[in-house]
Amino acid sequence: MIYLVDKYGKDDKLYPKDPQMQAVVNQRLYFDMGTLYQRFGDYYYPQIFEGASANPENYKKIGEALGFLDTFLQGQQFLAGGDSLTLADLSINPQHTIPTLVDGDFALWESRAICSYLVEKYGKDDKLYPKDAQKRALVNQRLYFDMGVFYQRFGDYWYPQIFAKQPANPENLKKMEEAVGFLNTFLEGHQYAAGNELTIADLSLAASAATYEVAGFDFSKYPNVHAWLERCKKNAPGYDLNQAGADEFKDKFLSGL
Ligand SMILES: N[C@@H](CCC(=O)N[C@@H](CS)C(=O)NCC(=O)O)C(=O)O
Repeated sequence: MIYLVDKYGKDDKLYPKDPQMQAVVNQRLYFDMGTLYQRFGDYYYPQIFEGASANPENYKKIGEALGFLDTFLQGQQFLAGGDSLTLADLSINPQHTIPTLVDGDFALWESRAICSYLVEKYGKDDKLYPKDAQKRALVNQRLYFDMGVFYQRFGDYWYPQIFAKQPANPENLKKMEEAVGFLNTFLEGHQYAAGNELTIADLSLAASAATYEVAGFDFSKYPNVHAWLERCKKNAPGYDLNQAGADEFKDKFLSGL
């Protein structure tokens, strides 16, 4: 959708060029992918495709997602329009997730939407998030892949073990390996995730890959991913901060398993 508006839109109404308006649209898109639609699938798909019984916890999560949507829409006709948030708002982020960025009187959550906004608004150039419609579309595809597949499948495999003390699910392990395989394929013939330049897609994917790594995932069977992650470690600005976060995750959540 973003690509179609960028490339063929008569104007920017459907995907505004203004960095703050665009960032809010991005946040809503990630919300749709990672929360609203995701929770619909988490509840209904096991029932539809595996004949599983309804899970009341997952039903509650759908209600919560609709509640977030309702909050986003309060006093607004459309999802990304209306009054801007102010710091006086007690609830800067109704979803209460981190990271949440507060930039003056503008608040934004969803890490990948934050990355796009920061480059759009403060980047010295567009290298990290190219303006060219096709280059940008590829970066976006990798960002959505990270959120909906690469990082998602890490969580699907590990979080039930960490947070619900469930045994490892071999099916979810296979899915996680498949996701790493996809990334390996995307990287074929390229230095970085969306071409030969480092972009925010690498920063996002490398954050996920660092989490895989501290969980003991063996990237040596995926040579492109292995080489790319080493490249990111060397060249991504602030990688040590990323490593510190991954190490903390390991100490807090994985060392007891
Ligand atoms: N897709 C979101 C995920 C944000 C998220 O779920 N953050 C976790 C911490 S890593 C959180 O704040 N959890 C608390 C909660 O969901 O209430 C992003 O990339 O920013």
